[in-house]
Amino acid sequence: MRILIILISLSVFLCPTESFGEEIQNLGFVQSSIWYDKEPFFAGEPVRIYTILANSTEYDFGGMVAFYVGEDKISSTSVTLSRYGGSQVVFADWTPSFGTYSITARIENAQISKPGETPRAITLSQTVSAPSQKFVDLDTDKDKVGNQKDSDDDGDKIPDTQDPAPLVADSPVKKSALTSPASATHEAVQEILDRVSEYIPGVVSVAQTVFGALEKVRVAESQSIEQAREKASEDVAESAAQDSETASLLSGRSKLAALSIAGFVFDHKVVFYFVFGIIGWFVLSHLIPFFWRKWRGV
Ligand SMILES: [Ca+2]
Ligand SMILES: [Ca+2]
Repeated sequence: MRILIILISLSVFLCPTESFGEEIQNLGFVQSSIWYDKEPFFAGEPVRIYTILANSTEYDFGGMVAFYVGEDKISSTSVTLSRYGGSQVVFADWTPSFGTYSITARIENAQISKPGETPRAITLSQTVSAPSQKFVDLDTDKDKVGNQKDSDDDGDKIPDTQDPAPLVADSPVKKSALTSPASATHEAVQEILDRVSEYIPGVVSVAQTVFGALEKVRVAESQSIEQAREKASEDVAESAAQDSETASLLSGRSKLAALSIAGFVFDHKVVFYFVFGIIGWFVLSHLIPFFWRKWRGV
């Protein structure tokens, strides 16, 4: 028996670029097994996933094509391919959350037949497409630049490195930070640092370095906590949809609450440094007497 060949991919996408001065993606020769109606796409945005099958054998083909995200089947579509050149484009709609995914299309329940014959089940040499590996980022300000590449995540013209609330464009804390009294406090602190630097420049340099490092940590952690919080929120919604009161749901809610509190602290500069100061004071107030007693030999 001749081997049935189902081509899941063809060759290379040809993008028309010159004739009309406009570049259009995803039109022309197929470049890969799996493609999308737009790229990049971001968490929370619906995206359509495509694949194509072709049959160059002497058999008519019937079966199902399913799309999988990881090991989760998200769709299943009936496919029929006539012999000697039949083809069919198959698609599924998917709304991803933040994360990294492997997307595949798989042929299931494959059957072939010649004209007048009863279809019979067969095993194909290739039933799974080449996987499409996708990292799906958040795009807080919807400017089509993911947060990991965006230097201003909330699109308020304040760079993330200087933004007191980098993921909240209209944060009240941000507004107060940009006016008085926080900005006045910042100016006063800077003035003190400038004066001290005239006498002990080394100390000021160290203080500024430490503050800069802390600020970088705060901004980076604020973003990763927000991403984790969104993921936890989706997990809780999913658990709630499946069962109302399971252990995983309660655990998910506890995690979500903890991440929300942590997110609030890291996302708001004033709160972050207040908490940091309290912890620092607590640690130092215990460490200094300890070392003092050690030094005195008490
Ligand atoms: Ca963005
Ligand atoms: Ca910003």
